[in-house]
Amino acid sequence: MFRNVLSNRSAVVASAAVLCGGVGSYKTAHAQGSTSESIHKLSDRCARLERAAGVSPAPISLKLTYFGLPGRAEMSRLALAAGGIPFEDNRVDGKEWGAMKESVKPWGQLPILEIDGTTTISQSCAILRYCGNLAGFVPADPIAEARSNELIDATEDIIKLFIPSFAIKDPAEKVAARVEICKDGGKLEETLAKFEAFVTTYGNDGFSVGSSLTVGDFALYNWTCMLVSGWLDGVPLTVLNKFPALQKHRQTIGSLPAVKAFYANETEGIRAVGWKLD
Ligand SMILES: N[C@@H](CCC(=O)N[C@@H](CS)C(=O)NCC(=O)O)C(=O)O
Repeated sequence: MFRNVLSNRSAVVASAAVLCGGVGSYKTAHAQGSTSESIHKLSDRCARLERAAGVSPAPISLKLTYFGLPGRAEMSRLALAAGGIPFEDNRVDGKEWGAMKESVKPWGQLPILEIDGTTTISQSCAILRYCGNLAGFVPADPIAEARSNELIDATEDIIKLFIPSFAIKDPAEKVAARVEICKDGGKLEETLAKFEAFVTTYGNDGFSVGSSLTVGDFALYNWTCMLVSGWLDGVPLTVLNKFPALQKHRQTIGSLPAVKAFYANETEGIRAVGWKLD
């Protein structure tokens, strides 16, 4: 199937251009001597729109439920906000969660995304990919899409470094465990070096895959912001200092108008420190 798609690439590009901008724009692109890259971008845009239209009808309502923290839902909140997709940002507290946990099947965890009040999707990365699809941030090119997924899945490696520390009751012991993870040459540095290499290799202009916004950018942004937000006691706010590509990525995504607008009213708390850039 892929082989067919690839061998029909020119036809796909031409028909996508026709669908997106009409025959005129395709011809104009040629007439103006546009590079094949710009024509491919046009076809990518079209494929994303087609994919968003997809087999399932476009949703009428979306309700994203999670705790008040950024945590595992923020990347989807950002993807929807950046794509201009309206959604109910349902932030629950522990008591509300306790009352609903039993009904959240099969995983019994948050986040969940309810679509049109009839369909529920769980698992933060699946939710992000779905939101990215709706918002047009999933690259149409299968390799770029896989790269973006590679990044999303890899962010779990950052989270899992800290998960055992949440079970430590004694606050001093908890901090000590995190200091150990974050020490020079420690596990966090080792992990972040891999992300630095990824962004340096596959990203451009501050983006993580190619030179435009893709769904993985929201995942990487969220977790690098979390690291420098002060939310995790014991994690120094300087942990990104050795990683210029990750810092540039954070600045690039945090400076997008839609991301800035999302945090515009945050004046205190961890979002104001870690996610909202000056
Ligand atoms: N693999 C899941 C993990 C979800 C998860 O661990 N959720 C936590 C919050 S971050 C949760 O629901 N905790 C409450 C509970 O398990 O009762 C995902 O990525 O969505």
